[in-house]
Formats: sequence, C-alpha cells, structure tokens
Amino acid sequence: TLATPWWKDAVCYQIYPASFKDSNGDGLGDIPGILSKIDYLRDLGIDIVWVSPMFDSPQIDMGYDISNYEEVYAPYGTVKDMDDLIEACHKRGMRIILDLVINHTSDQHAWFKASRSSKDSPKRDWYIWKPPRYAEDGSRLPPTNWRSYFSGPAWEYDEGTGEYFLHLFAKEQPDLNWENEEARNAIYDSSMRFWLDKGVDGFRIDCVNMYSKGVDYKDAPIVVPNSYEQPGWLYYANGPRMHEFLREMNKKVLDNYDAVTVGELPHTPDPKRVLDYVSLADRQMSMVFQFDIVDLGQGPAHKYRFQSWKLPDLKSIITKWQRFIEGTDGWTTAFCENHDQGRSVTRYASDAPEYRVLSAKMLAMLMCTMTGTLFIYQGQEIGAINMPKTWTIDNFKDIESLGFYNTVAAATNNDKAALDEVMRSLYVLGRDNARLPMQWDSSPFAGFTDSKDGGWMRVHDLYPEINVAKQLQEPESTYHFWKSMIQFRKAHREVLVHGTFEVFEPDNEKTFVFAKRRGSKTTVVALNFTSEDQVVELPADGLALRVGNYSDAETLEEMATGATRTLRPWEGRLYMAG
Ligand code: TEU
Repeated sequence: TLATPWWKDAVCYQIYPASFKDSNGDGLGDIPGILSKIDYLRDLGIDIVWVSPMFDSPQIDMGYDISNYEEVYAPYGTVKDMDDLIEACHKRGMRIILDLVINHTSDQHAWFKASRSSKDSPKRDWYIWKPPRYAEDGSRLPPTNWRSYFSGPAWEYDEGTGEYFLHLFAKEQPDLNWENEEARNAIYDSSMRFWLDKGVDGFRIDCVNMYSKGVDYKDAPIVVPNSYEQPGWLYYANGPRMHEFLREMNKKVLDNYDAVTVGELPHTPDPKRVLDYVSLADRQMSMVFQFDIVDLGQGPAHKYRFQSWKLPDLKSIITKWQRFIEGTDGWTTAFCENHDQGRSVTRYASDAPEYRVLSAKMLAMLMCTMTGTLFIYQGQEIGAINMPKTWTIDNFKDIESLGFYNTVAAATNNDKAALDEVMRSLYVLGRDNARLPMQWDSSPFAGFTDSKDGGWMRVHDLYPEINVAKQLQEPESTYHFWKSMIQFRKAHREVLVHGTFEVFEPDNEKTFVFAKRRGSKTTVVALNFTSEDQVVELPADGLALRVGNYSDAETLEEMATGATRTLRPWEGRLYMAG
C-alpha cells in the first residue's frame, strides 16, 4: 500500500446549493435538500462532498459575495442544518469541505460597511482604497486600468470618502486587503476556525492566488482595443506575498485541524509556478485546480469570445498537467466541470441525441483514469448537457454572462449579429449551463422543486430523457457507468490515481490514446473523439479489455487480432496488462 494522505485517492462531488434539491417548495435548493440526497452520493462512491457557498449573502454572485461567514443564507437553512449535514457525511464515512471565499466579501459585510464609513475607520485598511487619478482634461479615472471579471472597471468610486475601492469581481464584492495582519486574523477566525470547529474537513479556496496583489498597482498592457479597462491579472495574480500568506494560514489554522485544501489557481500556465503551491512538505495547499482544461475555447480579449480548438490542444493540456508533479512531492486534481463552466459533454464531446450518452461515458473513462484527486460536479454523473440553443438571454441569470452581453449590446447599439455571436459563445461557455436545476426525475420541474411556479432557474427541456430516477433503473445508463468507473478507479488506484502518463500520437486530431503505468501494471485508454469510425493502434502487448462504453465491445475484442482496432463514434476502450 502507498503511504499517502487520504485525500489523494478520494472522489469529491461538488454541490451547488441553489440548484441541487429544494426541500420546502420555495423554488430554491437548500441544505435539507442536500441531506435528503446524501445516500445517493454515498451510493455513487463519493468520499468528499464540497458545498459551494451557503453563507449569508445578498446573492449578487450566487453566494460568492458573503456578508457573514458565520451565518447560513436563510433560504438555504440554518447553521444547525449545516451541523446535521456535517454529521450525516461523517456517519457515512464521507468528508465535507466548504467554499472559502476570502479574496473579497460582500459590500454588505460589517467589515466593509465599517471600512467605507470613513477614512479614519479602524477597518479602513482592511480593504483596498486608493485615491483617484486624473486625466489631462481633469476628469477622474480609476487608479489602474484593470477590468473586473464581470465587466467594467475593477474600481468603484466612493462618494462618501472620495476614494476608489478595488473589486476584481462585482462592485458588490470588494477585495480584502491581505497586507493588513488584523484583517488576515479576522478572516482566519470567522471564515475558517468557525467551521473547522464544527467539524468540516477542509476547504475549496476561491481565487486563492489573488490575495497578494503586488504593491505597485501598475496599468495592465492593452489587449482590448478602444477600452480603458484591460485584463489586469499580470499585476494581481500570484503576487509577491502569496506563499507567505498561505504558509501563515496553515501554521495558524489548517495544521491544527489536519484539513485538506484545494485552491483555485487561474492565470497560472507555468507548471513551475503551480508547483510552488502544492509541495506537501511546504504546507501551503494540498492541491489546486489549474485552469487550462476549462479555459479551452475561451478568447484572449474576453473569455466569452469563443475560439474553436482541436483535439491536440486538449491532449497537450492533459499531458502537461498529468506530468508536472512527476518526481516531486506535489499533488494535482482531475476535473473538467464546475459551477463556472459549460457541461463537459457539450464542450469536449458531442451532445447530439445519438451520441450524448456515449460521450458522457467516454469522458467518464477519461476522468476516472487521470492522476490526481477526482472532482465531479452535480449532474456530470448523469451526463447533463448545456441548455438548449433556443433559450434566449432572458433565461440567463449569471452576472458574468449578463455583464458581457450588456456590454456588447451597449457598444454595438444592440447589433443582432454581434449579439448572436455572444449567444453562440454563451451556449458553450456560459456559467448558467452548469446552474440549471439538478434533474432528479420526470415529474414537473425535474423533481427539483414542488413549487407550482418552478425553480429560480429554468429546468432543462430534456429532463424527461436525462434524469437520475430513470438512470438508476437502467443498468446501462450513464449513472451506472460512472458508478462502476469510480469503483474501477479505486480498485486500480495505484496505476490510475498514481501512475505515470504517456500520450501517443499527440497530433492526431481524431483519437486520444494514452497509457498509465505503475510498477508492472499498464493501462491503455483509447478514445474516439469523432462521430465517425477511427482506426487506432494499441501501443502495448498483452492488453486485455476491461471497460468499454459500447455494450458489445467485449465480443468484438474476442474476434480481434493484431494491434489495430476500429473505434466507433465516441467509443472508448480501456485495456490493462500486468
Ligand atoms: O471564480 C474565480 C475565477 O477565477 C473565474 O475563473 C471564474 O470562473 C469567473 O467566471 C471569472 O471569469 C470563483 C468562483 O468559482 C466564481 O463562481 C465566483 O464568481 C468568483 O470566484 C468570485 O468569487
């Protein structure tokens, strides 16, 4: 057996509270709803439940704008409900982690209200305040040209005190000033110790590399023409004190609880830079989400300017991030969905009616054979797909998607072609795609809510086809395939979770063939990423078929000779030797 921290072999399931399960008919998911599905998660083979923010919040950014870390958003339930959820997970041998959103708070947090109240407030320095700068014509300008993620400047002018405050996200999400030690200690107490003392097992840490902003607040280089605002991440991500802050957070808090952490690490393409965060000995974070796989298709000037990509791009990303920890004491994650991304079946495979089940199963084979801790997002296990392309912008709720749409609408005077192009991007990449209610059964509103008016968010038109109840009954469903793949991954964890990775034919645009190896064991996975038959060559001898997403794969395999195989549309086969 491997001497390895428990979390390396774990499978984690992300729950988005608003869209998971409504227990009281108000149209919004809630914590008792999560509790009612806890056995469903255990049966699937889940080890860690990650609950996205359920804290008190004005919900400008779906709870990523927290007004009180120590309270639960009332429509979701109470702190007592969270106690029950923690206990329910632990009783079943599962762990539970919460979202730690500490780059910013809500502007309704008491800390920010105090900070904003006057320049002499003892909490003034807990947030990032700067005086205006002035253009040659005397007009007032934000202190830097940084753009916020949700469109417009990353600075908001405060009339009361005559200064700007920084907000990398919405103007209702002011950035905390991590340079201030008193603020850091308050964060540790309120957002971390409070919940660790209640028994949570760790955190998914939001925007973890944005706490240290660098001191000089420089203007970002111009990549968006005719705009004052520019992507500024060069100057606010991975700043000079990042590692110091994380080491402090471990020393002061996390080490005392043996908590697991997974940090969100956007804007960090350099493997050496990522390794700086994940050394086990260095005790900063257990692992991180590196963003390349989910950034695929996002445009350089704006993420929602979709750019098409080819299979070799995906292969090189996977190869790079499968291999970067080799020979180090670092660790990594395997994921391709979360609440900020379009559904993987739509993005990386085919959601056409005849191929979507095969695609979902093929992607399950890919994800379950990756080195790293596996993260899956609610609905991924039933092969959920993006919203129908007939839905208009009125169905969107996400501040980021609406912010972009409205910016383009204003800049082009509602030009139809320009807005159609935005919609085409949003149908692939829009965050709302992952936020549609969970499809539990074929009753009205997919069994997500009993409310006669439906839920807070429209339910996918295809829920009578794609839902949990139906898939539980069908032995060949995507759900059962995922469940058996999770079991298979655990049974072969040494080679699948911890093995080395080798890709074959990296430039082949149709098929993805790779090997995982450890000791004398070899696994070969061959995947067809097209809707036509493709021929592949098996790159090793003595391979026996162990998994396939077509039910007759075994029969065909018995008749096969030599190393050549024909894979049917979106077919995946997994072989083992040794
Ligand atoms: O996201 C942070 C992030 O870096 C982005 O990639 C995010 O996906 C967003 O779409 C910006 O383009 C985290 C959360 O996951 C996200 O839901 C929040 O909106 C954000 O932080 C602010 O807390």
